[in-house]
Amino acid sequence: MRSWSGPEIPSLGELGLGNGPAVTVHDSSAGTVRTVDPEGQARLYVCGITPYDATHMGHAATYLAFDLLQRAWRDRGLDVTYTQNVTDVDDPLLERALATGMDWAELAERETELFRQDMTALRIIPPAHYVGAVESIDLVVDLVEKLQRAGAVYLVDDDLYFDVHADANFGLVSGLDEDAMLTIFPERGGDPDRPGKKHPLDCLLWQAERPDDPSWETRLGSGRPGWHVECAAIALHHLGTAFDVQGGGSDLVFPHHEMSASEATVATHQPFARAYVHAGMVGYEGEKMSKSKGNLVLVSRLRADGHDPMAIRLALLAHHYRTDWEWTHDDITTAEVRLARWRDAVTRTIAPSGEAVLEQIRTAMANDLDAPAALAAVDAWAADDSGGDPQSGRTIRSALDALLGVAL
Ligand code: 5CA
Ligand code: ZN
Repeated sequence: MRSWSGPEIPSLGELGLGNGPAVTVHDSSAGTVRTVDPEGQARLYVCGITPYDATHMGHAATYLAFDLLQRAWRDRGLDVTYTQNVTDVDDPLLERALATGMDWAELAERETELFRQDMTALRIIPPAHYVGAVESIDLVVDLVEKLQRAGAVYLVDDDLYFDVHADANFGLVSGLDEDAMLTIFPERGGDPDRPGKKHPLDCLLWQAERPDDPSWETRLGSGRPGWHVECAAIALHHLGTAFDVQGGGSDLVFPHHEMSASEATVATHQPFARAYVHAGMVGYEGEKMSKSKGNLVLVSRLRADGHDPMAIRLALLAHHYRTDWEWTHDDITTAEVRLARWRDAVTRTIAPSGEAVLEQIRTAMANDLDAPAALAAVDAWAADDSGGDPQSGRTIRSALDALLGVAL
């Protein structure tokens, strides 16, 4: 499907400011911060929205995290191939469509379009491949057939299930033990108690047609894809195996990323991703911000209320991508003050050298995308009027644009 238009990103290298260091990020599978510094090209997959409601600040925080990763990789001199999906057919979307009397496909298109507009306003780098589940049915069917040939699929009534223990390394992504998996699974779309399953953790690959639900006529029969196999199929097709980073919010570690990785590994005999990177959860009013709970602070509402998208971006940048945090109105107020201070500082020609601050920003971002440390370096620079380099403001303006995506 159509992606969104990308921001112009200055190349610091072309401006004579050199390249950044190798990038490190936290890999949930390894349980540590690791260097992810491939040769020449980096391949990234980030799990996209289920488009039944508008983009909230939790979504925005997650997509910003992977935008920062891409900016650090680009500054390193890498080309980035980026794929993101849209779960444009799934239970929560169909339930919302039914509850509101809307056509499910129209609801998906409306919310996907709003998401594109929000991402554009926030200057989030778009994926080269922005791919819906509906347009990927053939890819899913091919992948399920590979799993059938590997002997990893069985029927429950007319639905197809993946035998998670066909993957000897099941559990590699989350590192959870079975008890913990069994607790989380039903909370995140799993059906451990369905009669006829061989193991409670086995997951749905293909759901046979149900009355009033959309379905597609395929070699697997008439039906629709399960959730995890959607991302496995899209990522494998558009990025290949053993791509560099599989990303998303920490609510996707288990079961979603665990299951997608196992399905892909059993089908291809190759690792799915090399690293699994997860953003923390943004909360509001004491709970995780979520479409199902309805406790939302929407990007589009903040924009409509007149908040500068760059202040919204700065509000998110003030929190490290891996921490869980709670949105309050102070976040945007503080960001607006900071933005005004920075805008004033770059126009002054008396501030000290920009290149030293650029190095601080680069070091912070290469160190597990430590945006709060980068912000602190810029704050210190903006507060310092001890005199110096007249180029300073221009260097900082380019550095903020390229590395943090903040256009002053
Ligand atoms: N379509 C699936 C992924 S394939 C999905 O999880 N969609 S979503 O709309 O629920 O979430 C979209 C992205 O935002 C996911 O990466 C999810 O992990 C992330 N996300 C959802 N809620 C929050 C939150 N409160 N804070 C941070 N990230 C969140
Ligand atoms: Zn996904």
